[in-house]
Amino acid sequence: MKCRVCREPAVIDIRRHNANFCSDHFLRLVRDQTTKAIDEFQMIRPGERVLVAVSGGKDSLALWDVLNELGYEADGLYIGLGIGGYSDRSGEMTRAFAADRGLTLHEVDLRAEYDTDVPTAAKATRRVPCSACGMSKRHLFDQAALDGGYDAVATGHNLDDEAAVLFGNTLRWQTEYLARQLPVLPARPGFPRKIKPLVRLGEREMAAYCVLRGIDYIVEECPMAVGNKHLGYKEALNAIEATSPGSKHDFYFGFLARAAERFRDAAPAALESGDLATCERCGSPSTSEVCAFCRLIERSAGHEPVTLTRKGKPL
Ligand code: Q46
Ligand code: ZN
Ligand code: ZN
Repeated sequence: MKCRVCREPAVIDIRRHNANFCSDHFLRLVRDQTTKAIDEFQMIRPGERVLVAVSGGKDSLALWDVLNELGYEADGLYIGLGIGGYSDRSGEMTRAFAADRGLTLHEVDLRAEYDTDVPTAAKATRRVPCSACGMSKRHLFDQAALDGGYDAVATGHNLDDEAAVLFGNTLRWQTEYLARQLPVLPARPGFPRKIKPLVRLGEREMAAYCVLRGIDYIVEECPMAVGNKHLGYKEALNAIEATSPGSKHDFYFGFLARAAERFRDAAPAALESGDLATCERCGSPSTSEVCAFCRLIERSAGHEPVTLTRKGKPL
């Protein structure tokens, strides 16, 4: 197996490119594909500051690393979700990554600052944990970006993630989600721009990037992801990709090129026009007097913390 570029021994094969790469040329490919996505979708303009949503996982740490390698001014934000030992370990890995590289890491801790956490808030409000968690993360990232004067929030969603979400949204024809499933969501009043610079790279490539760059990331899955439908969609797409390499890429980029525009009118009108009320608690844009995040906090702060266990042992 030889590198397509230099003919030296290769360390990875990428079937959808029908090519193998040595370590140096693979790292270059990751940087080039990230640059290509940033340019193609006009994600970051010269001189802008980016806030990277870091979780301690491979994608977000790799994204933060690549953006810095490419010379962008990118700081990190880690949110302590209070998901047992999983959150403790992912926080430690994120802090170690930032400290080793002298990068600026901001932190928000749900328990310390809002007297709740994801498992407790999910139970108190009878929400699916991932829905309470996702909504909280979006709110806190938006707020931190606006408070810190950042131009964009970057997340580590890769091609596998985006193809799986698209698959789920298409299965149910959730047109309002399809309307907003784009690699860039422009800034609107009260919301920073959202960007996904890794959409041209797959999950396996991000893991390889971390290994080759010596990035220590949390390998375990979030214990609350059990039953998450996206894991099933990923498996289904992996089976298709195995027999037909390039399918995920064609599915996602074909949607962007030929279908996304057709769903534009399905986006919630208030979100598109920025015609929203202001939350009377936190001041962020909201469709009601009190925003969903503040309502979640109100209903769960001070509740008896939920301890996550598996087979009787704390997680
Ligand atoms: S952290 Fe949160 Fe994820 Fe865990 S609870 Fe679900 S959304 S799975 S990215
Ligand atoms: Zn090479
Ligand atoms: Zn609020």
